[in-house]
Amino acid sequence: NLVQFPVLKGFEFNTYMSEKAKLVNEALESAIPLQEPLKIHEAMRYSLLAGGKRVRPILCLASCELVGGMEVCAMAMASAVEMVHTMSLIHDDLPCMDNDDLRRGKPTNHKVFGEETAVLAGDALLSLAFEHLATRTIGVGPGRVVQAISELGSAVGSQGLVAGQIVDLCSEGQHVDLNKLEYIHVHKTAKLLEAAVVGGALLGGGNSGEVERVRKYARYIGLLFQVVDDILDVTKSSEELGKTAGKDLVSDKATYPKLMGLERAKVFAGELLEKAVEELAYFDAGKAAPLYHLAHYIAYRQN
Ligand code: GRG
Repeated sequence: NLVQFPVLKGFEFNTYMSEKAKLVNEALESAIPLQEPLKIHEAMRYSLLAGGKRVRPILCLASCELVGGMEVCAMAMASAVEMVHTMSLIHDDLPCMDNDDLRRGKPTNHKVFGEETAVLAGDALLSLAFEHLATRTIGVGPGRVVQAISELGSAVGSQGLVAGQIVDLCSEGQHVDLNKLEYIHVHKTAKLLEAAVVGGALLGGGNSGEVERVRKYARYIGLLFQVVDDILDVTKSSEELGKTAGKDLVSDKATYPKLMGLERAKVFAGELLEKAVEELAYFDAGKAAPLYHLAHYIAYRQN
């Protein structure tokens, strides 16, 4: 364990997560009705409604409520972020990228619908995300909606997810040092978490000081998410193999445990968690409880 998981009295984290995930799933279900052309909408719905932890949309809703906003103001943003995330998973799984057969416990989109449709389903989810955020946001002035659109756009493009993916692809077979590994993770993972959290605070009416504090929180938990992913890769595969060395210690892929050792990676994760939580000290403790627990959930998750 990194540190003892502190429990805030009166806050039922599991209930919070399942209630929010239910609301997000309902919003996503109604955002993409099964309509003509059937094939593309089936493919979009297949991946979007396939489960997933819904961490990004829940972070968005929690951040909106942290600054005193109503959940409904951030629901379109929460859905848009999950659409972008799902798009990135569909494209990441394609044969020209990671070539994966399974995602969220089901065959990948291209395995079921074919490569052409999977590319188009990703494209359609990406454009729908922005349309949805622009047209379905409720109770927020246009200036803030435009700021949220801009946050999401920069998280996805050539300074965001795409930057992380291209640097990752170009690093294959090369030595990756800690700086480059951090660049890849910040862009592939942390940028979208940042857009979710900052978008939620913007749409919830947060002032610029509040928005910048939650941005820092999001940057720490974004990197934490990936460091924990790398740690889980090692610990899970060593459990599976019944050995002390996991697959990441023997594969080519650079990971935090591989570059700094498992114990130092755990210490680093603990430091990131601590820094994230420090940013929440400025807010009312009751309102900050969901983001506080979400940071711990990311640090201690098992999948
Ligand atoms: C085409 C504009 C465009 C961008 C795509 C393919 C790509 C560029 C980027 C890859 C991004 C990627 C797949 C990053 C990994 C992110 C990550 C940590 C995924 C796992 O997230 P979880 O654990 O998954 O939240 P669930 O299934 O729970 O949602």
